[in-house]
Amino acid sequence: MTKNQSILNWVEEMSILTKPADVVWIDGSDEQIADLRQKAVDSGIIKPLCQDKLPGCAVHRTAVHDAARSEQKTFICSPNEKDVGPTNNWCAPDEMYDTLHKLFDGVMRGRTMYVIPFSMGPVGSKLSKVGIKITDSIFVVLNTFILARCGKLALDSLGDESNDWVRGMHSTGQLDDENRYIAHFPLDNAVWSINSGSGGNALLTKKCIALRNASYQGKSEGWLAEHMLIIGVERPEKDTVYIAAALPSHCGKTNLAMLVPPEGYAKNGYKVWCVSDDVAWLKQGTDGKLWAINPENGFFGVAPDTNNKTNPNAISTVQKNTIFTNVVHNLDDNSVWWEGLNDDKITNAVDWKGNPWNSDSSEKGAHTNARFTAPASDCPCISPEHDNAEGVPISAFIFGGKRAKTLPLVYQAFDWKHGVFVGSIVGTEVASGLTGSSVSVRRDPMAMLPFCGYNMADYFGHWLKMGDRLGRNAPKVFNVNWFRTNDEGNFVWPGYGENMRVLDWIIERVCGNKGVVETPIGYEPKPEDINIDGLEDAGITLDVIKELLSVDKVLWKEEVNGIKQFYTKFGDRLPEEMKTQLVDLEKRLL
Ligand code: OXD
Ligand code: MN
Repeated sequence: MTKNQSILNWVEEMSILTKPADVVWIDGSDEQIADLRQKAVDSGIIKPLCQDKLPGCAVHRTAVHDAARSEQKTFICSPNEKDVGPTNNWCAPDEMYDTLHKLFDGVMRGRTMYVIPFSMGPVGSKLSKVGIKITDSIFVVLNTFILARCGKLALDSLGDESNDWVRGMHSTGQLDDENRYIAHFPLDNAVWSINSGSGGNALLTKKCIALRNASYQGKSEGWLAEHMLIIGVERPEKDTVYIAAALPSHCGKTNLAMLVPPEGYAKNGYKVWCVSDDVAWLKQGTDGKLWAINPENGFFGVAPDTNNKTNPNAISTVQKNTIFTNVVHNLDDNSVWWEGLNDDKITNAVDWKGNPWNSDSSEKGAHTNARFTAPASDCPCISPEHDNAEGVPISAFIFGGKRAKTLPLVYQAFDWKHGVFVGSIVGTEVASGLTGSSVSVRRDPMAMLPFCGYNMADYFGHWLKMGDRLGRNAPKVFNVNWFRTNDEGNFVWPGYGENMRVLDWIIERVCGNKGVVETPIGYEPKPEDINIDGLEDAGITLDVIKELLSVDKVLWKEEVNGIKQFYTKFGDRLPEEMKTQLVDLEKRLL
């Protein structure tokens, strides 16, 4: 399939190490994937669902102890520990390669070694990267085929001479958690993963390559690899505005990526197009603007709580060509179910652990991290620009977290530097304490904490540099919080499609159309500038908007202490500018 000697040599080297029974190159043809799918069915790895109702869909279960990302087993192996920073696990590259070579030695005996050429991003785009992933898991092959652009076309776009390609090495090994490693070698543009067969640990193109390794490459080459969705908001007789947004896991990112505007907006011709649900690669174009592509080609979404209200586009997407993992398998009609899908009574099913299950069972039927893997092309709101090699021009960045009281519904950073600060303090409230009775803030800067392939302090520095480079073309920066609660602990803002109203204000700001109220934390909307037409039934009045926008100085002083504590981790590596921003915020709160 290729004459590229660097690729042929590496594949040969990996084959000598792992000693597979045979080697199969994935060419990208539908026939080959259909054969592999059949093989996966025959060996029980996937079970086809009712093909009348869910054509091309199948269900899979991981091992019970292998159902989510293993952050403790994830390492960044750069030569110098300080370059990896306090928020990543570090191991010296030689030591890790030594450990891995022992574990990979002969690991594929009796198994097939699959070689998957892939392009992250539209094939041939200047923003895209080509790589080779080796795996002994047919499940990984089937998922990768959906999530990335795979096969000969990737090799052809690389050519026969280039050595600039990503190496991804994976084996399910014995699924032994003790010896599980997800090891990144950013300097070698490589990632090695063993003893996991699930999600972000094993589908290397996703978190490992598109974020951890790419973020390092981005820093070295002057671009950004971000844990961001990308949407295009189409408005009547105006240009579509593209926005990239970073929300930590479980903050409704996939829902925002596929938002359906409420009736009033839809009637007026507003549409939201999804360019990406999870990752954005962004680079300055020759016009000075920041252009973004989605390096992926499909969605690996969290199933629980996805339903016709929270995300009708995702529900529509997963009606065909989808692999469901760790959901409930309903044996009555050979379909799938998960908590938060609907109120159906399930009488005869198998849960994610493989045990008999029904709606009266005391345990959850689907894992909280149950997933769907679905092609982007099946999404009703997929952007016509999804495959555009040039990408889309980004006008705004949105950060967001989950905070009951501190953060207002929306605010805008004063400028780029302040925006970097706003991104750096993103956090989500999580239950803590032995009984889960108290609440603490899990800081997750730019939602990148588990995905940054180098020292986060340097990452803030890189963002600051990008701002210098972009100058007046830098996107405007905003922060949202859909999760303010009232005294009874209920969410106040209706969220989901209604978030369009906040996007609307953001777009008006980007276009320079609306005034602001200056607060100590940033610019806020004038309350009457948030469109609440049609929200009466949801109890949203102007007074409620005022409450949602209120900034409690006492809480913000506590917030400053929390940020100080978080920043201390980075010692003197933290850019001066970040310290200045924090001091300035403290002064504005006096
Ligand atoms: C994901 C995550 O899997 O962010 O997308 O955890
Ligand atoms: Mn994600």
